[in-house]
Amino acid sequence: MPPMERVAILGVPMDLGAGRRGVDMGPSALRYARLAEELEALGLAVEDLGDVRVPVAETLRRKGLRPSGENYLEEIRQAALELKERLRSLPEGVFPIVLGGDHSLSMGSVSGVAREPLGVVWVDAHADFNTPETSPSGNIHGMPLAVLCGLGHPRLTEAFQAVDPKRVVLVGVRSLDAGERRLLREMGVTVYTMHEVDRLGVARIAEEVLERLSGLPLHVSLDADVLDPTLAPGVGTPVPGGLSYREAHLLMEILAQSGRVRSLDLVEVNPILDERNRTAEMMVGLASSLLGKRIL
Ligand code: 5AB
Ligand code: MN
Ligand code: MN
Ligand code: MN
Repeated sequence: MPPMERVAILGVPMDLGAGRRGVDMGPSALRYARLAEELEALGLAVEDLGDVRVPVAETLRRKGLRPSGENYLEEIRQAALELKERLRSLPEGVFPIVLGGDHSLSMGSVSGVAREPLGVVWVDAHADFNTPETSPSGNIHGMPLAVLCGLGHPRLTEAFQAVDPKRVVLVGVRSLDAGERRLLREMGVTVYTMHEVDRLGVARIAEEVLERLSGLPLHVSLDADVLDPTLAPGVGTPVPGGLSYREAHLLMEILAQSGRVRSLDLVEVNPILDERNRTAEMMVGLASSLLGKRIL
C-alpha cells in the first residue's frame, strides 16, 4: 500500500508532565527543522493545523500547583482531551503527526486515533508504564502508556483507555522503574529492550513487531530519548546506550514498508537542552523515513 497522501500536523506545546522545563518548545523546534517541507518533498500534501491550547506552567504555579504528583493532572487531562477531539474530527485517510511536548500528550493522540482496534509501537528509552503508586517522580510523562492500557489515575483512564496491552510493543527500552517492570509483565506487554536490539538487531525486531501486530493499523509513538544521547542531546531524561542513527532509520523504514502505519507522535524534544536543534532535525529525518523516504 502506498503511504497516505495527506498529512496533518498538530502541535502540543506541553511540559506539564515532565520534570524539566523547555519541552513545550518542541513543536516549534520540529517546525523550524522543516518537518512540513521535508514531507512535501516526498510528494505528500501537508497541512499544519497549529497547536492545541496548553496552560503555561508559571500561571499554574502562581495558583500554588506544583509540577509533580497529581497537581497538573487536570490541566494535562484537558489538553490531551482537546488533542483527542481534534484527531477524532480529522477526515478519514489523513495521517496525523502530533508534535510534543512531553509524552503525556500521547494519551490524547492514541485515544484520538483508536477509532478501530490499533497496534501501538512505543519507541522509547522508558516504558512510560508507571501509575501514581509506582512512579518515583510523580511526572505524568512517565505514565501515558499505562493509562492507555487502563492502569492509573481514574480521571485519566476513564478518558483515555484505548488499547489492549497485548497490542502494544515497546522498542529501545533501557530504563525501567521496579513497579512498572512488574506491571508490564502482568499486563503482557511485549518489550524489546536494548539488550534485544543488540542481540537480534533492529531488522528482526521490526519484523517480529509487524508479525505480533499483524492485520492491525499501527500508531508509532517516537520519544526522542530512545536515540543515543550523543545523537539526540535535546531531551529531559537522557539514558546512555540508545539507538544509533542507522538503527533508528532502519526501524522506521521497515515499519514504513508494511504500509500499515496510520499516525505518529514526535515527542520529548527539548530545544533548551539541545545543540543547534540537532535533536529536532534527527526526529524530522526519522519521520521522513516512516512516511516513505527511500535512499534509492
Ligand atoms: B518519558 C521515569 N520512569 O516515571 C518516571 O521521557 C522517567 O516520556 C519517565 O519516556 C520518562 O519519572 C518519561 C523515571
Ligand atoms: Mn516517553
Ligand atoms: Mn523516554
Ligand atoms: Mn523524556
